[in-house]
Amino acid sequence: MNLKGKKVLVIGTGVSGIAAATLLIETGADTILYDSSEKLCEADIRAKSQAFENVPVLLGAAGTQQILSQCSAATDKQDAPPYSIAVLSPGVPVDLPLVEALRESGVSIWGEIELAYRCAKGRLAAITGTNGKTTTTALVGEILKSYFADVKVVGNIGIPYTSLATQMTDETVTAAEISSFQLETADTFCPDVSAILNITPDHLNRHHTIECYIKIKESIVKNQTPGQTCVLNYEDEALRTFGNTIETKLNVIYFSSRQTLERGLYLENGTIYYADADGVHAVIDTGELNLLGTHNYENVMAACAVTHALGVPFEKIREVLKIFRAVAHRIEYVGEINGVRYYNDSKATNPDAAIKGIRAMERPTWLIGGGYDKQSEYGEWIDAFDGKVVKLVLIGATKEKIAKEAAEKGFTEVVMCDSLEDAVTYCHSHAREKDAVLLSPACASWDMFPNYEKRGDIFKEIVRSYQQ
Ligand code: UMA
Repeated sequence: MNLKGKKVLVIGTGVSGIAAATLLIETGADTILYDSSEKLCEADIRAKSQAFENVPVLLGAAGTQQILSQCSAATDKQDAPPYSIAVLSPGVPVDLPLVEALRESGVSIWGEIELAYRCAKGRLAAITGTNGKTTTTALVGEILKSYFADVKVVGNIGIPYTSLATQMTDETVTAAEISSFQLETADTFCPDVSAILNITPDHLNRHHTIECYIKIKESIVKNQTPGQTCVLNYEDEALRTFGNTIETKLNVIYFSSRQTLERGLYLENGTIYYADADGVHAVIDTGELNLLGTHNYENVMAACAVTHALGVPFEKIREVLKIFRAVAHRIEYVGEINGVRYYNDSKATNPDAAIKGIRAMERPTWLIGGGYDKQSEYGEWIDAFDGKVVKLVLIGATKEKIAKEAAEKGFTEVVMCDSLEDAVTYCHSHAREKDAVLLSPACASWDMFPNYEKRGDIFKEIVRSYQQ
């Protein structure tokens, strides 16, 4: 990909923007950094890389105004676009007035994933879905590493694809976790193997309707060609319907946690099987796994399907499955204090993920929830409490909304707290031996924390401070 001399605007200076700009500078692009935040200062951004020494940095409202004026001048005079390409960080909405203005003035809009894909080499497995992406991608990465010499794990999992793209060769095999935000700005992106794990409402404040959200998730296959593979959850109605529409073009592999399949992976009486033209093969007993819950068995089946499609034999896959452990922040056991077990499920950033968190609990549970408002509905999460929740301890922007929906469902064991620390302190002083405390917020963290990892880390720190 020759970007030498091309004028490229990078929007957002989080981990994606910084990695994208570093790659662009390396390839000789004339790079400009922009971030709409008023809180950032130029010196802090420059300090992130020596390569940024001479790079123009546009910040806040003044930066936004400058770009908008450049765009309207180019559009009015029908001049050349002010930039060849604008590279969007995943958190930047595609319908932002600034992005619309860039598009109208003729600037090509690429996501950070698109830029990385155009510079990357080797084979690629891309995993999307509302929940389970991180666990599945991490597991796919571990299985691939046990069989191939050069494996990279990138994407929404926290390692920007652009940060490793130029290190890839034809021999590289990459596992990428891809969010809906990242798919929205993917253009030529084409994985050899794609997987859509499940689709339930999430990020509707950004994608507006569930129909749009489903379309975006399904677009992961849009450039795939005959012979390439798409792995789908047979128990997800939207995905089964979608599978029918692509079956003639792609090699579709289904997995099911509820029924026997003639072809694909399925769970039956505690064993995962793989059925293909040669017959039915037992892959592993779930008792041999270190992962809990049906949702995790689905993640395991998806990972088996993806890695087998890339050529890893089942014997190798089985070896890794036996030693793989849950990723941090996903129903992660933190420790026990006075007979009370603490679990960090900070990665439950939507109601569906939080339903899995509460379902996995086997003790009376003090549940800490609430956070950034993504306009989700919490009714199904409250239904899943199933008599297990002793108190719902709420924090964050959504606390009133969740309390209201809980009351409508007849659940009134609710406590409001001002901070995560207050919430943990409350649970610590009230929970009794054989209870559990679960942080599983059903909401993103962005109202109180930079990300869910930080929220989970702080939770763990508070819990550990009580252990001393
Ligand atoms: N910004 C703007 N204009 C905007 C919006 C944001 O300038 O309109 C700026 C912000 O001021 C900030 C920067 O952009 O300085 C942040 O960019 P970002 O939100 O894209 O965050 P990154 O740090 O680049 O992290 C992103 C992903 N974040 C989001 O999708 C929100 C990370 O996923 C991902 O790990 C990382 O790229 C590497 O690929 C996090 C996430 O929460 C974990 N993802 C969502 C999820 O899993 O539900 C989708």
